[in-house]
Amino acid sequence: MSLKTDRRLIPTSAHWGTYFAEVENGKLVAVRDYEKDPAPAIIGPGIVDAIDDEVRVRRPMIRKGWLENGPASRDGRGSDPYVAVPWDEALDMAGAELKRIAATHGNEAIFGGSYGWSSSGRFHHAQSQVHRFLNCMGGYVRHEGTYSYAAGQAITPHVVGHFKELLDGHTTWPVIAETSELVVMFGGVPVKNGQVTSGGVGRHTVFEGLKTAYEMGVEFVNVSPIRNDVIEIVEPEWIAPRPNTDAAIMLALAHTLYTEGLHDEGFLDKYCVGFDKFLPYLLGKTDGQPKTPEWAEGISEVPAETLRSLARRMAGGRTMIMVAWSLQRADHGEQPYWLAILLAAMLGQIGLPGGGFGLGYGSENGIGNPVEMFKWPALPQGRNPVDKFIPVARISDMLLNPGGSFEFDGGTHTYPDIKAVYWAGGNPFHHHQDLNRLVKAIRRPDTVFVNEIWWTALARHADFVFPTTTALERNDLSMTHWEQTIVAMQKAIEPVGDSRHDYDVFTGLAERLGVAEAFTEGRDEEAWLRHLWDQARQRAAEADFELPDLETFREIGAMEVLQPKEPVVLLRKFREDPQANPLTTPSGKIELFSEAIAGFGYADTPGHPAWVEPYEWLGSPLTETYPLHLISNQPKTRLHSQLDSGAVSRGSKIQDREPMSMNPADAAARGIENGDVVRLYNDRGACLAGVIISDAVRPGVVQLSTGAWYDPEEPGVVGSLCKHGNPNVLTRDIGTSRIGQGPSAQSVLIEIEKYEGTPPPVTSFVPPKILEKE
Ligand SMILES: Nc1nc2c(c(=O)[nH]1)N[C@H]1C(S)=C(S)[C@@H](COP(=O)(O)OP(=O)(O)OC[C@H]3O[C@@H](n4cnc5c(=O)[nH]c(N)nc54)[C@H](O)[C@@H]3O)O[C@H]1N2
Ligand SMILES: Nc1nc2c(c(=O)[nH]1)N[C@H]1C(S)=C(S)[C@@H](COP(=O)(O)OP(=O)(O)OC[C@H]3O[C@@H](n4cnc5c(=O)[nH]c(N)nc54)[C@H](O)[C@@H]3O)O[C@H]1N2
Ligand SMILES: [Mo]
Repeated sequence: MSLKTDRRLIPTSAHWGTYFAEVENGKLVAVRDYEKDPAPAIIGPGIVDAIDDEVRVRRPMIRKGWLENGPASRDGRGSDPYVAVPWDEALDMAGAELKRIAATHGNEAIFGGSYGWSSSGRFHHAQSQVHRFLNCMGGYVRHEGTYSYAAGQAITPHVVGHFKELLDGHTTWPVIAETSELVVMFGGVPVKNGQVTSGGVGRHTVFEGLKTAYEMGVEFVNVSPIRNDVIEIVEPEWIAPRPNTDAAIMLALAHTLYTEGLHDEGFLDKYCVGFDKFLPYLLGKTDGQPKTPEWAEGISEVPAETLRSLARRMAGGRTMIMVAWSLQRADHGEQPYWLAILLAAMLGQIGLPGGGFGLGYGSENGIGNPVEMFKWPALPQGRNPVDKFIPVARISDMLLNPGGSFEFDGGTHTYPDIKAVYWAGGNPFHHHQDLNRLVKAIRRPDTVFVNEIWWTALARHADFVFPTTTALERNDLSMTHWEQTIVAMQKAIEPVGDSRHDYDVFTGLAERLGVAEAFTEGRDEEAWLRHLWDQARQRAAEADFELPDLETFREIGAMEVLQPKEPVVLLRKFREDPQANPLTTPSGKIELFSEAIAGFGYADTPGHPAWVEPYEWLGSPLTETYPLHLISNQPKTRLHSQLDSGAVSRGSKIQDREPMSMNPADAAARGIENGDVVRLYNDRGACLAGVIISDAVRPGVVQLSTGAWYDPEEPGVVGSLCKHGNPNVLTRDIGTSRIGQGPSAQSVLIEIEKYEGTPPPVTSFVPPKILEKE
């Protein structure tokens, strides 16, 4: 045996950073930060032990009930053991089942929305892979929108333009530092969230952006139920409203601006339509209620004087209004977005450096990150001949109500009758609301197919589980238009167990369905990477910059491109010449009254932005039973549910439970102490969590991040206690409104009690029972 250690450093990329994987004798031992990254994420090292831990899926698996009784065994989802089946047999059976369902029910019976973040790397992007495969076999029912900002995506096209195009054009941090005087942040600018960009981060710039702005004299106001949504070193003023009351606060700010003559009439006339139709509502002429600061104080519990003086301060200089994405993941979350744009319009600084509005600074590193726009190539997904879709968060509704109708952005549509569900690169048992309802819904289809790396709760509810590789087990290209860093990702270790790339799983299925040629176009991994990189080089040449050949790129590993040529200011061109550069709204201007929305005739959403009382909030009668508002924000130690089994995330747990923060007064009233295990509950479900007592959380509010793996005490039983702390057993599964139908996870009331006795052990990181095939 050789005593020589084979030690290598291999470039790779994750949504949370660029890394060099340190590999010793074929085993991942560490991840080294990218030397050009000024503020590496804390998430990264979580992969080191997670990559080959006990809860990896190592072989293809079929649920025992399905193997014996096929679809008739559907009620065993969530509780049945699994049988390990050789690849060829498992692919034969899965291929035959997909063929049967498509032949009997048509491709409209296949749901392939497959929402989820997957991994960094454009070729092995799991969602693109599954969509391409399903298109090759005749199409699938898709989803529209995102869990991140579905309500935002629905409202901004009516008001100011397409959401993603707005995000691409956000004013950059250096411009803010130089020109803003005041930044008002609704929902903060959490640096912990800026750890990620979908598709991969190179240099983390949010911390630097905030710090530089502070040093250059910018003042910050954080309007949020949680103080540490903004780093302390920028000395933010903290205004702590009841959650979900931002619309009332913004209306009060607008009321003060108008009644004190601080609004910019010239801007409203030249660049906007409909302020005159909004005004009667603001002044209370339509409903008898002027939207005064006193009125807003009754709703938000923010003193009227604080609001009045904030409005005056905002009008007194160059002010940037920032709104986190979380605000629209709430009941009628469209409204605070519309109102933030309205406020910015009243201030008249839209299109000026350092003024206007921003949607999602800090929500991802990419927002406001200086980078020249460029369209990188991606795996082509093909054409989907099926035109049925659902708004992304209507998954349980669809499965539970085949043929039922739903409204969405002015249209009426029907839910398809789904027989097959295929998921690769996402986890609805992480991301969806009201998991007990999802446990029921996932039992409706005939067959559930999942490609997964780990035994997540989704894998445990599937009939076919195909074990997939991580990004460290394959070659790829990381390139996203929100970052300057591009990475030639290279295979660091051999695939763990018998896992395969999603591409190879789908190639195997495509062979069985007779569409392999269409799916692969005759290319393997290496040929696809060369093809995509050739395209990138061609486009770069057209855009007047140079990319090296693939061999050289692989030697370099990670490189910086696309330094911005000039400072980016959101909507600058529109401001300079609104006739030559109209918006994509119906009027070409900013719509403060939308004829289109008024035309929908939705009683709860008039043609102008408004305060619409949420169904659950600290002002509702339900507080008599459930007096606490739950904020389930993004976790600091991982990305969603990814790497929850790794050391970084597990190191944050309290008695193995997900940490949960609450105000000292609320804890004392319930006899709860730091480090206790508590039970959080409402009519929809219950979970355990470990307590952190903190005055950074406003009274009446509880914070429990998303992402603890769902861990029912009685697997497969609807309503079972989640032993681990997944907030989605408590959230409500209802669309933000008929406009956006987005997830409304932030509108939830609960109660908390101390858990007496020894809590049951967390078992989500132990695989299900696995049987060998006879
Ligand atoms: N209560 C509440 N719920 C929320 C939110 C909230 O604020 N509150 N936020 C919502 C938001 S904004 C989002 S974006 C969603 C996120 O929801 P998801 O994107 O579904 O969450 P992830 O945990 O990232 O799930 C990705 C899954 O893909 C797997 N995976 C990674 N790489 C690969 C691969 O290469 N191949 C395959 N086959 N699988 C892979 C991972 O193991 C993981 O299980 O959650 C939403 N849910
Ligand atoms: N580390 C890490 N970073 C992430 C992710 C992750 O999983 N981990 N997920 C990524 C994804 S997919 C997304 S979409 C983004 C999401 O980015 P965001 O939506 O910005 O993130 P959240 O953490 O959900 O919420 C930010 C803050 O908003 C505040 N907030 C909640 N409700 C209200 C309200 O009603 N009013 C006010 N004023 N404030 C409120 C809360 O205090 C919360 O801490 O984050 C991304 N970044
Ligand atoms: Mo998201």
